[in-house]
Amino acid sequence: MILKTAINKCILLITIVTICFSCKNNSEPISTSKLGAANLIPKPFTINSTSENFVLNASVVISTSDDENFKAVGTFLAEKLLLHNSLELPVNQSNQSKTIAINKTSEYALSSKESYQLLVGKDGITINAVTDAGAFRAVQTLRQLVSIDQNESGEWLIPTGEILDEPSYSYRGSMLDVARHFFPKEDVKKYIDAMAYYKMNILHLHLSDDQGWRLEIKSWPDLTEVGGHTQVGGEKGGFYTQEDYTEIIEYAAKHYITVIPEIDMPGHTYAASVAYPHLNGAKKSITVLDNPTPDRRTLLYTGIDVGFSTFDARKESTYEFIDDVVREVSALTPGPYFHMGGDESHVTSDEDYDYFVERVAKIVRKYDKQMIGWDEVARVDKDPNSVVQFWDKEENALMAKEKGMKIIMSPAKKAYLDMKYDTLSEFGLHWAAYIPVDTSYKWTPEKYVEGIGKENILGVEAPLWSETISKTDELEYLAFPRVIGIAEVGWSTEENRDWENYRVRLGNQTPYLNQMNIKYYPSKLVDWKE
Ligand code: TNX
Repeated sequence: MILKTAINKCILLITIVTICFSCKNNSEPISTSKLGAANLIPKPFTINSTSENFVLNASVVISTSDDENFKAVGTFLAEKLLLHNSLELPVNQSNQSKTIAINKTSEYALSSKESYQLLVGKDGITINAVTDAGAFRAVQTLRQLVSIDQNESGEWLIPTGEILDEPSYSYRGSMLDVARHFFPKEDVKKYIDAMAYYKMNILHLHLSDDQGWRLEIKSWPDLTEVGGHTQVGGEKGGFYTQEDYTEIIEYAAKHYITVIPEIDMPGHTYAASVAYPHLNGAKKSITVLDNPTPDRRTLLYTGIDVGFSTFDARKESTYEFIDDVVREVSALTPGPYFHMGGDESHVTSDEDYDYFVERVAKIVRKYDKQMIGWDEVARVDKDPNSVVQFWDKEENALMAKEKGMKIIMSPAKKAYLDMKYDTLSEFGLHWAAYIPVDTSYKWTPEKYVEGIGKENILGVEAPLWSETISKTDELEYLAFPRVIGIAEVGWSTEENRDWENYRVRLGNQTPYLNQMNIKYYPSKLVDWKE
């Protein structure tokens, strides 16, 4: 009996002590989620959570390695915290208080170019990266950890722990078709903002098609003066001046995104042939070009058919023109690639097509660019340095592999952002598939085409064709949220990807998407946070 009372007392004492301890802990701010459960997209390589919090408030400072690019990354973080969180943190001004340190170092377990280590401790945050690109990716993770909700004292609680992270693929992109409908540079910049937040690093611009030519070429001014005049549906078109294009490139570069220009040829060239009829090689379908109207702009095509136009592959003057275009575009573009299109040239004979692709490949090499083409070019191009963008035919991807070319995976059934979500979708096409949000997420690039493994793949890209969309919110309806899932497909390992887990993280992106005024499609497959 006495023993029993003693034990009871003892239990009581332990209980009281435990309660007191937890009271003390509870009096400190506890974040609702630990680091491992944070709503990060793409999912990092590894996360180790500890159980405390770093309190982010206006007394925190940012410090960086003494390197111009690292300083710029620190400034980028400060700008975003000011914009989204109204927090004004000084960069490299003092380090007396709690610090977010951004260090150039190789002293962590990973070493690839975009890798990073993010250490969140109770008393400070440290980002370690080998390159400024890695530091920039780490900063996106940190931005995502700063949930837009504050606690009552106006502070943000960041759960402590360690993240080690690097991308699966070095090429993670999206394409905007600014030819079918023109999108002004402000729209492109807004898209870049979101791409960067989800760690994408390639923006492919589809700059010319049957309906319009959208980049000023000084040596051939009618390309845009005539060819940029209209767009699908016949409304007013538009084009980027070379200054606009440079502005886009610089904005992208500040977000560690490389721009890839595409001038699609020999098909998809009706607008160029209206501007300069001698380029036309389509005998039947473009008799309209013989029309002696004084205003060629009235001849432009405003429908959405494909495959009816071609350059004349057998005229030297065609290649003189292409040489000028590739020269000007390459001079304006710091990135290593020039995309020559090459798709759906249904009215170019096979012989002409092969001859054309070889000639263009030579011109692209002359201007020190690496050529990319849609998967059709794999049949012709022999340069192992060229890159093939798989969208349709598996045999073309396999041919590219045989030639030692790298492949960009854009399977239309998964990665095409212009496909309707379902039969009720307001915008989009559905020739390849209906692509609900889970379908576009659930695939693995290195398992998609039998025989094409990780070693053959450069990366992943989600193209957004614009036949059915002409306004920013329409673009966003098709792109978001699917492009966010493609960002994770390109970055995170297969082991780290899981739809059920992803859909929760995706549903929690609403504070960011709303603050960015991104009009995403509110798929019913996802529980969107209010
Ligand atoms: C196919 S994908 C095309 C484009 C269209 C798209 C519409 C590819 C290389 N060519 O010209 O815009 O389908 O989904």
